[in-house]
Amino acid sequence: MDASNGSQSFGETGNADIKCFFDSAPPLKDASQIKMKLEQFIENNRAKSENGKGSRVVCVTSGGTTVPLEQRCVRYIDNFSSGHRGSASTEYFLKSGYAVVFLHRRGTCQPYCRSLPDDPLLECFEVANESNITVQPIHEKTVKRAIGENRRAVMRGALLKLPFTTIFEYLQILQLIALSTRSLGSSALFYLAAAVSDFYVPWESMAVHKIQSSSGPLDMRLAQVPKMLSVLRKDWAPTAFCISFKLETDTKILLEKAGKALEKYDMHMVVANELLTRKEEVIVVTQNGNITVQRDKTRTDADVEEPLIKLVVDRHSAYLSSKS
Ligand code: 9Z3
Repeated sequence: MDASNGSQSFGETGNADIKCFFDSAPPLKDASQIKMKLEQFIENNRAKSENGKGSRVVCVTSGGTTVPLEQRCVRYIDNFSSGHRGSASTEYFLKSGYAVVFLHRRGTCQPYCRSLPDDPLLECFEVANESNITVQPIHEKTVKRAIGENRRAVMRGALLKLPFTTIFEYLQILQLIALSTRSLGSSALFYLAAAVSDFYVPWESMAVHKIQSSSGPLDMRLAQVPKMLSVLRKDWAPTAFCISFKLETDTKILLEKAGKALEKYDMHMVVANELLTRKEEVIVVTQNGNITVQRDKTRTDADVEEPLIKLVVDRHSAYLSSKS
């Protein structure tokens, strides 16, 4: 299948909105390089086997997509997502033996860097004299852990980082990843934690140059971003295990919307989270009922992603067993 042409990959769903989105999106820069990296990464990990889990590959999406308002973009619509969920989850997937394709928003939180200060280079190091740079003792443990763990993951070829900024880049790269994981069958997992824009300005109706404020108040109509979850599930990676996220600020509608997403997009799990409590608790919605997952409150450094990824890995294992 030609992954460079979105229009060839909607066979079963035949969704006109999705075809239109891909046909009119600006071409992805470095598409052939991304494809090459993906092919190599998948092939290398397919050959490995460690505790029977070596060939499992997860695509973790992380951070928020932007919506450009001008083709020569000066302004864009953004969202709050820090990438904490995606980067923390990546660490726990790596620890569980998975290889991870980390599709992340440029500049957001990276695996193993969550506990470093905002400006690690300037804050963690000190210059004793011109030829002697040392790590400040207070940051030594965190810096060593970050560098060591990241190096281990990269050395064993288990971490591929692919950055995106816009909604166009995100969906085009997600498609490339999905198509390249097809050869892994049910060993592939999609963990879609990125906050994906619901609305966008179609490329052909977007102003080319910077919108002028002298023209007065701005009226702008945003089109709906077509939901890619069904095409991912049905056409791009039909045998992969798929987990999407549902974020709401109103708890009253959260579970209902997560349940609907589970049915409508035929997800294996939907992780429901509320904006203010998302680091404390999530509710995992499945066909067999809901499971509340909380972080271990007896430990200040405990993440909710630790028990969450354990649950996901267990369910993925059960899925694999059911398929074999
Ligand atoms: C989430 O719900 C993530 O858990 C958060 C993580 C974005 C809340 P942070 O990056 O936050 O740690 O600051 N992500 C998915 C939200 C989303 O856009 N879902 C789409 C939808 O509901 C489907 S994939 O339609």
